[in-house]
Amino acid sequence: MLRTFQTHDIREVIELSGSGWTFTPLMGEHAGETYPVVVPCCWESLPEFSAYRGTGKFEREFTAEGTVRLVFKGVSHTGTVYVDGEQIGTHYNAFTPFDFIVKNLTPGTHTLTVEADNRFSEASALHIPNDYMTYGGVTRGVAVELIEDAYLEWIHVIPKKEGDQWNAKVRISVANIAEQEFRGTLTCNIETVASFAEEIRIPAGENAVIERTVRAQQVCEWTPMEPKLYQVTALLAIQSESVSQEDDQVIIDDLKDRFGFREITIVGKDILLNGKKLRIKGFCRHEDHPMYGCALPLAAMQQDLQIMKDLGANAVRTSHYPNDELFLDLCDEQGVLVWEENHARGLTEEHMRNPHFEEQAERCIAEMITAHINHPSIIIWGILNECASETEYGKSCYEKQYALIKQMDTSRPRSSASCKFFTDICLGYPEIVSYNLYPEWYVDKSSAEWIKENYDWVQEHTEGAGKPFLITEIGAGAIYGDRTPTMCKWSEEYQALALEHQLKAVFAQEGCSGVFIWQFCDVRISNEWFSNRPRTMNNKGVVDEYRRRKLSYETVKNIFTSLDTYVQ
Ligand code: ADA
Repeated sequence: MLRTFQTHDIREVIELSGSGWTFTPLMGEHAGETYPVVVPCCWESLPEFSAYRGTGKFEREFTAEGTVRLVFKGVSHTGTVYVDGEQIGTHYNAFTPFDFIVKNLTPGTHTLTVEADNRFSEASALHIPNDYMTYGGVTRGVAVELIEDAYLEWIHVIPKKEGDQWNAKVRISVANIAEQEFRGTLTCNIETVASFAEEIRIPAGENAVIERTVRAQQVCEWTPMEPKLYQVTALLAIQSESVSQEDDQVIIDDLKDRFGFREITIVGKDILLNGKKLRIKGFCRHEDHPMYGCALPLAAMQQDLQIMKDLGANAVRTSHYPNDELFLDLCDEQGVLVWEENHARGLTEEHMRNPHFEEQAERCIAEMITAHINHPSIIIWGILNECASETEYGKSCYEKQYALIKQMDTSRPRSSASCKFFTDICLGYPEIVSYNLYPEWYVDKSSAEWIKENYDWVQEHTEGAGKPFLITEIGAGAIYGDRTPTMCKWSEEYQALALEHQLKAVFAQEGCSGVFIWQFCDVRISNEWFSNRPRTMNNKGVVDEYRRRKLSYETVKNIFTSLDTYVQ
């Protein structure tokens, strides 16, 4: 399953997720041994490979012919794809989707091989030993699609309200991979509100983006409480060649997606959703699970969302990388707000000077926005969590990445979670200023004091003054089951008390639009990174890795459920 809904009725899609795959490590003591696996799969889920860093191949057969599009929603860290032993292409970064076209497949059964590599190296500027685990495998969904030589790549729909009138800017990308010009008709329909058709001609081997702004009638807005989704359908047709059907069109491809009529605007220090001031009550969430690694099945994603909603949360931050689109579909359907960010955590200036960094980080942004722009749940694009935003070189990178987001999508505010206290020089670029603060954990100051100190510095000394202020991380560690009346750090009691102080201080801070607690659940960290983390885990979850509640669960629930999503 790649999405929670069907994206094609006409294009034949063969889902390759599921059973029928084998995994073969290509290095180490088990090299060459073959294991039956279900994809999506992290090889760390196999006991023999729980700490394996190396390469491994995933293989299965599929039946198709002609021109196919191989779709991968995520391969970690790097995926190299072969069909019948011939290399088709390679993709770096576990957290963004990619696809390859294969032409002239002979009728019958073919072998798909995906070689995954989860090693760290100079070639990898984003996947580095870190305070989260990066796994190895085909970690998200896979499909093969049978296409013609002209096909629909993507549909983007950007809703905009002008007065009481909702409009939608529709952009549709059509690819012509034939050796002759494509002539045909593109039709677009937004269910119940608008449709249009256009004759198109695309030169051989080129893409075309058709753009049209349509007025929408009788719109039902997308809100956290009533997350109304609209289906948009594009059809690609050519003139029928048979004499008897001379005026008939033959539909050769289709593509469906979903979006919502909602608008995010900034007014002074407020973040507005459809004109109403938001209070963000969220969690930072890693894609991590003791059974599945980062390859959580849909039910596990649904369970995480269910728990967050039970806690009274209305938002989730995809720390620190683009998430599986299945999860974003659930957020769209359930009205959960999302801060989605490109893949980066804690990169120093030295890391950012890696010759591959800028290209890899900017490509991650481009792939993230191209794939996820329609999700109404995504209200903020984030970049570069706790990277070198206090340095001139870092600033040049932040500037380019913020500019790239703006070039691709002007409908959402931008931000970056900073930990550069009193030294950040990049607060002039984003629409929202965000900080990760850990009073009563890393910083031995009261929550109110530490939050105010950072807020005041931003207002008095930076270009971030007057902008919305978000706390993108706050929390404390607790080992599940560590219970003691002494209130010492790492006990569940201490975490509950710290979070109570922190959240009360956040919501009392003037100019602050809300919070993402660090973090939803305990997660594995990479063995190479932080040997002094208890259990080689990041233990700041409000639930542990098995989603068992800690004492702080009730503390957070009491505070979050007492507060509305909209500020009156
Ligand atoms: C940072 C970082 C998080 C996590 C957190 C912690 O704020 O952004 O990824 O490492 O610290 O637990 O210390």
